[in-house]
Amino acid sequence: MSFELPRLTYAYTALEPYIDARTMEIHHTKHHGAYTANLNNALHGGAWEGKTIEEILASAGTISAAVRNNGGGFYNHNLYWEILAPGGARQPEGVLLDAIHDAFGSVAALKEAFAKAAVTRFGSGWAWLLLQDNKLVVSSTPNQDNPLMDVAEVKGRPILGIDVWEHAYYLNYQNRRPDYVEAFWSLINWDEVARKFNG
Ligand code: MN3
Repeated sequence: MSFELPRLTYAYTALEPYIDARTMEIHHTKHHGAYTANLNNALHGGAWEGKTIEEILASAGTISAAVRNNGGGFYNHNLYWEILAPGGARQPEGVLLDAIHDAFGSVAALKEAFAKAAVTRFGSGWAWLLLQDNKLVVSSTPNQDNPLMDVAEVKGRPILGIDVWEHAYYLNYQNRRPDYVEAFWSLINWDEVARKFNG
């Protein structure tokens, strides 16, 4: 049993002009593809082979750097493609909206906190909206770490994540990470985020 690179449910052109097709194709086939292959190679024949990705990430502090980095890369990109899937609600609704209001006061305040986490993450990493003890919080992580990891500064279950590695935006935005973060916000499929919130 090994992990498989998921097929996208939409075309590489589907997020244009905000995320260009070339970036999507390289990001999915080369970057996500490499994390997946390298994860399988690192797990092969070892004690963690056959475990779920969640089980593996929960022990990030004790597994090898290769499994931590590639396992994080595998999981994080799966989530990223899912919450960017075209269609779905353009704004949070229902119980998710209530939870956002409880935690942040407004969607605008959440957006501001999320953008700040994404823009101020130094170097490569991710910003997250996650559930921690049934409350929504925003955080960021370096490299391919994520909130499921025992080593994460802020732990919980991620329901929304933005990749702020330069490979996610450089062709279109060069050094303008804030513009990419702003564009990302308008691409979020809130039905997918709600599914993760409820899951
Ligand atoms: Mn990436």
